Amino acid sequence: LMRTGPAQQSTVCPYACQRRTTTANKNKRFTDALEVLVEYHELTEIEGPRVAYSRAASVLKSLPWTIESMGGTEALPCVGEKTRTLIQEILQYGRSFEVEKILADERYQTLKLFTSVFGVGPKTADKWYRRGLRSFSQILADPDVQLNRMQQNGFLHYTDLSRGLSAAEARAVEAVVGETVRTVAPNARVVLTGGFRRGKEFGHDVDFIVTTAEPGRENSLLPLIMGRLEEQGLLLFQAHHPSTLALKKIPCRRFEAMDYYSKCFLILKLEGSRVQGGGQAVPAGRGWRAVRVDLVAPPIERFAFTQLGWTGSKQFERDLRRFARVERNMLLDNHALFDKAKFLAAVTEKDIFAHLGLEYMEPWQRNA
Ligand code: DCP
Ligand code: MG
Repeated sequence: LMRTGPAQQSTVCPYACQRRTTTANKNKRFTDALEVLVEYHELTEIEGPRVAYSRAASVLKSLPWTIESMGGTEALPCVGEKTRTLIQEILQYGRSFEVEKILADERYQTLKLFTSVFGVGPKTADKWYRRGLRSFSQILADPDVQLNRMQQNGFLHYTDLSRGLSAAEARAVEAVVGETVRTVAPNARVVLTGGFRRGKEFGHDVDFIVTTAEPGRENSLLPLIMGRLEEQGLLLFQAHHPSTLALKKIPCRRFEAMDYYSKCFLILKLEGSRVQGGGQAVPAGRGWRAVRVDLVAPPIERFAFTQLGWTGSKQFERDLRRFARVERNMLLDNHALFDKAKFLAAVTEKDIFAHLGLEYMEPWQRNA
């Protein structure tokens, strides 16, 4: 007899931005498997299944119960036949054969390895794979491979960057960036965003928004901050993209499109002595490790849109935009919210949720 699942007692909302999803994922065994499928389709740039599996994974992450039988799973939104088969396999055998096949696939393994290097995306990884390259040493030894500056630094700092960061390390980075900003621009405001704002314990980088109340001055902030980091000997790598806001038509219709604010992608030197609880995370005998840091500097009147857009998670963002478009006939991106041609101003994230007619979600509830 099939047990009745809790899904039949409470309905699960179809959009991630309507569900409160904390980092306490009760269905990790299923979502880990789904994320392999998401990653596989991402790496091979197949859009349809990637979207379907990421939505399914996001629904399972939001459930306040652990799935222990198939009962009730048919009532879950975005959970289709393929996902249900996967859940069933895992319940029955403890593993999914499709996932195991992908994990053992040479192309998947190689593309995953190559894209784990800072500066290497799916296109470059695939190009190298098709040239017959299978390892870092082969890439570095190939005279025909031209690495850009970002990729050179990705290889140089690979061991540190591939390890990711703990929340304690992120706090130490926050202190360094905060001090730096206060030194060069005492009136500027700097706030943590990205995964660590959502309360994640581990992340691949630390993301910050910096802005100032003086109109136009936000564009000079990043060069000042990078200059000061350099003076302190903490800047290992920088790629600065000045604002292209004035040139662009907003809002942009695709989530994947980058925003047009001034931003920089950095590799910083984090000293072990700055990390609470000691520098165990730091390689012995060196006293520091490399960390990835992103800074974005929007004009103050766009701060709330930037904060909502950069806090993530990626699935939460995709569903916010889709909800705005499909359910409200509005356009939302990292710059603005439009109702037809009308710009809906916002000082805080709460204003944006209110414009959309959504209940406010705290950052730690956006781990969709
Ligand atoms: N983001 C964006 N535009 C960019 C860069 C990022 O809208 N040009 C958004 C997408 C993410 C969020 O900002 O939701 C943070 O991006 P990350 O890739 O840093 O993702 P997380 O911080 O959520 O996770 P992690 O850094 O641990 O991988
Ligand atoms: Mg991040």
